[in-house]
Amino acid sequence: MMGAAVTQNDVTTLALRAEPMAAQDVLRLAVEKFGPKVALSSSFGAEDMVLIDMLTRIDSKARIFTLDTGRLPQETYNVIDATRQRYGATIDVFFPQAETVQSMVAEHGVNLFYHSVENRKLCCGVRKMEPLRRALSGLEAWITGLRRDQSVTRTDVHKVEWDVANKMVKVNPLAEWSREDVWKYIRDHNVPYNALHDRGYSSIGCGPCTRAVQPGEHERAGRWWWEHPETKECGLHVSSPESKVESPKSRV
Ligand code: ADX
Ligand code: SF4
Repeated sequence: MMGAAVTQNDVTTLALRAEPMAAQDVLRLAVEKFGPKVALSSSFGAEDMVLIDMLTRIDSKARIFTLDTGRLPQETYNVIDATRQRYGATIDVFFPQAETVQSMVAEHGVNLFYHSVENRKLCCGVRKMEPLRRALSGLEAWITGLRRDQSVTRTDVHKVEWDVANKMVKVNPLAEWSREDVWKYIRDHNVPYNALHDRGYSSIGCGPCTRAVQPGEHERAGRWWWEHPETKECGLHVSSPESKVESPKSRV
């Protein structure tokens, strides 16, 4: 296992190894390298369900956490419970700080996110970013369900990369998967999934900030649908050039 101070150089080596690997092998590599110092960050969307299925086969005690913003749809809570039952997994749930939420809604209103991008980012900061910092504390690496073709903001995602914002390794085993790959895995392995997916919700976040998409719309069109695609990140996944390490793919 790597020592406490994982450097960007260590990550470059790991990233080069991981880039040609299949998703399961990337997960296995992460578990071998980081042991209890790696955790899967799960929103219980389709990608994360694939990762939970794969990860629990590799290590039944693998760490899984979720950020409960307080505004999640009931269907998401249902799939969290289904996951506990199916996999016997312990899910660490991180909530926002009650007092910060109280003062935010007192000042800006409970539906502040609809009023401006600034307000929306404030809400994501309070309900997701601050809890994420607590969830990641003490870890050396975190695993996410990011895919390159999910949005214009994610085209440069690598399977292993240095997360500048959180100063740790970020593992994205499904980076090169398509949406079809995800659903094929779910069907083939009978993986539980959020019931909203069957009602046109291709990507699922908080209830008030997610709607179903129409046929032909982009898969993330229903997230913060009133904003432009370029602003549609809540801050969990900020990307900077330094987060990218040279990979066989980026060299060709
Ligand atoms: S978001 O930033 O726009 O909300 P998205 O829903 O696409 O992200 O999910 C991308 C990845 O971010 C997920 O696969 C998961 O790893 C992580 N993630 C998103 N929301 C949460 C959440 N509420 N709790 C834990 N992880 C999350
Ligand atoms: Fe707030 Fe919407 Fe962000 Fe959820 S997605 S934290 S409700 S702004």
